[in-house]
Amino acid sequence: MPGQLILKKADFFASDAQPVAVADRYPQNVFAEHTHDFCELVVVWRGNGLHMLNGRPWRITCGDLFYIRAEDRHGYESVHELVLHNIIYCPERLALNVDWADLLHNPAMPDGSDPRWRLSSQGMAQVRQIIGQLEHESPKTDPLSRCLSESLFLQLLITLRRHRYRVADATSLREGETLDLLMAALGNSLDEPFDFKLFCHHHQVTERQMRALFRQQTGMTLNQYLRQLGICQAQYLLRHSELLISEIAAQCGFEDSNYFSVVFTKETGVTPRLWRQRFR
Ligand code: RM4
Ligand code: NI
Repeated sequence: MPGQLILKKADFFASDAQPVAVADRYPQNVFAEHTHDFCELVVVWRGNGLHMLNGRPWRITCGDLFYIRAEDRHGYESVHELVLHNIIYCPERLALNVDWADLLHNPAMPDGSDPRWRLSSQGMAQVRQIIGQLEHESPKTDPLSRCLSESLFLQLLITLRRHRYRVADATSLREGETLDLLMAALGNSLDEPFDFKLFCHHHQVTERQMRALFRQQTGMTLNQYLRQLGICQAQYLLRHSELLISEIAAQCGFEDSNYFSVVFTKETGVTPRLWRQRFR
């Protein structure tokens, strides 16, 4: 039965005492859905893929950040040059007198709520450094190194707090972080239709530059990404709503519902109707 896979601490940590470890996924390959007896932070550096999280698909790409609790069920599909870091940790092994629960607090994700966080480019640069140090320190077992690892982990969590934002709230971003703004606008594009020309005009970049930058950082074209976001949303609605397939197509940015079915089938391997039936 799928969903039975539980990853164990003993297979991923060097000792019974190690609180934090860095697992680089260069690349993150397709990985079956699983839960854990430890928790993890996922920072996506490059490429793209489909992140299934508690039964819901999310298109992920550079700058995405997830706080995964032990009991969350997740896995990776349709990956394309996906590169990420997993910071895995055991809350009960953290010894510093810090309010970890608060720093790691990621409001529980009742079905349908949005688990996505984004990291600004500036945040990514800082986080990359800390993870580099942590990677070096966390395998060591002497008391000083353990303490240092924990403080690096603390630093990481605080830095994430400072630089993370919700796609729905990109107002905290500074002007100049155009790719961040673009990603946020795309992430919201199902609520507010996205006008690329206007976006470029507004931020004084050429469409060509912007498309090239996007492609270089994410490993896909802008249109591919938009289409995939639409398909993700459709997968969700097919499963959790009673809307007609034509209504779903329209809501997910497809004017023509036949074309929607063709793209959906190509991306997921099954027709929208069959996809829906799977869950009934
Ligand atoms: C896997 C995958 C999983 C993670 C383990 C540690 O490659 O990234 O999500 O739990 O590594
Ligand atoms: Ni995992």
